[in-house]
Amino acid sequence: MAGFCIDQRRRFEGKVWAVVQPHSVEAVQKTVRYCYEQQIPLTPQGGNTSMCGGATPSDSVAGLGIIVSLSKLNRVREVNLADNCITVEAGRVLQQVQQDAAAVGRMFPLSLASEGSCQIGGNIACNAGGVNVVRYGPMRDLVMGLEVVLPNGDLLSHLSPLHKNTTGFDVKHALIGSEGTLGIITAATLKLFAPARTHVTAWVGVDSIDHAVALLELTQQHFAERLSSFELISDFALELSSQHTQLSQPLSAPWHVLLELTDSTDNTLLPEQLGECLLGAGFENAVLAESEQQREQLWSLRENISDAQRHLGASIKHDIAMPIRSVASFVHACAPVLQAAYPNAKIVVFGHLGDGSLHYNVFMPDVLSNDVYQYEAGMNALVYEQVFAVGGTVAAEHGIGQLKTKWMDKMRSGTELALMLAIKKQLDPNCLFNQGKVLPD
Ligand code: FAD
Ligand code: 2HG
Ligand code: ZN
Repeated sequence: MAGFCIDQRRRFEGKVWAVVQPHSVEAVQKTVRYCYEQQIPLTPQGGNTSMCGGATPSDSVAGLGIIVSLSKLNRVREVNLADNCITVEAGRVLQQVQQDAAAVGRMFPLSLASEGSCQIGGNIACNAGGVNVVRYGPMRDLVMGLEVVLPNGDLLSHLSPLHKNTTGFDVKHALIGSEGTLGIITAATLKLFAPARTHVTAWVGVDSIDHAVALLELTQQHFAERLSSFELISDFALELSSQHTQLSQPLSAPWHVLLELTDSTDNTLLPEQLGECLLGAGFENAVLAESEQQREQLWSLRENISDAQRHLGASIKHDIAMPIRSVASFVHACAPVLQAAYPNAKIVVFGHLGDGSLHYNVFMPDVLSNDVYQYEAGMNALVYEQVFAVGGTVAAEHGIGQLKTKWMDKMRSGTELALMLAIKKQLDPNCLFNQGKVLPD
């Protein structure tokens, strides 16, 4: 069971007495009912790629609970082209769903570096983001219907592909982003889109984050919904990824933007239009991918940052988001404060600037591996103070898990927390589902 009990960062290790891998919804229900009757704590698990210990049992489970892994509940139930949607089971790997969509001439746009192992159920449970949010939104915007086993074993089934349904509260939105605390997602109906026939991918060097934001405004104004991705990468992050992938750096600059325009028609004018737009506005330090291979290399430099930074040891991760207009002032304010308190700290900054989210990861290369976590409380206090000052959030896309529960009361009002706890108590009165996650004690 070892692989299920430890997370991919090898930071959170829990104990359980069994791992259950149901093949059917009925088997999930039977398992959950048994846990309900016997009061056995339960941790739902998808691809176990969580960045915040969401899918591994917390200490409070103390070896007495089980993990329910959804990996074997992974079929495609239905493809419905008239309604442009697909119904899949929760354990289907995201990359497979992208391929399922492509096989019927459609596209499923959620895309993350972990797409080869994370699962649709996990994506929904975390309201995953990734690199296409600027055009298609996070997972919350891509779900039409859900099937969920509630903590008492009842099945909540709402997979119908209705485009409109204004009959009271939309309960699925309470489940999306609930990180396994309210039920086990067993299947979902997901929106499909027209595939992109034209991709125009540009790597642009900029002098500052302000310039990157100006470029975002410019490309949004010129290309509207065709702007699909807009990623910010610091020079240091690029250097790490370039060493890790053995790919050369496309250009040199203090900050980099990887942006992509897509069009569902064969739009041969788009590369030229982007080139003219960049030059006209003075963004001359730029390259456009001239082949699919070049495009893949540019994306590989971006998607490997997360892995590449592991060469610096363990990190204190800050998966933050803020109003886009405040990103530059946040970075300017935060780095000196952090560097003054921790002179040896190395900060790796990159993220999805198009939707205001930033990965602000702090390393102490001279500190041995997991020993770095002794600095976490101090660093978090400094970084999050700056995040709150600009009206940001401490969890943009990776969720709360067991890492950030203590920040919930800074992010949510007492009224909101009381409402969340009331829903939790109603659905899971014995607090068996994902104990020690998301909600404060
Ligand atoms: P798990 O890690 O297994 O679980 C995550 C949470 O969901 C846990 O709380 C778990 O209990 C719950 N859960 C899982 N399945 C179910 C289910 N069926 N029903 C109810 N609850 C369930 N995230 C982003 O948003 N954007 C990124 O760009 C991104 N990039 C990443 C890159 C790398 C290299 C890695 C390692 C991770 C990245 N992540 C990113 C984080 C992670 O991959 C996502 O959060 C992903 O959505 C988690 O899916 P999973 O199947 O692995 O879920
Ligand atoms: C990404 O955008 C992921 O690559 C991972 O969300 C971020 O490693 C990280 O902190
Ligand atoms: Zn990310």
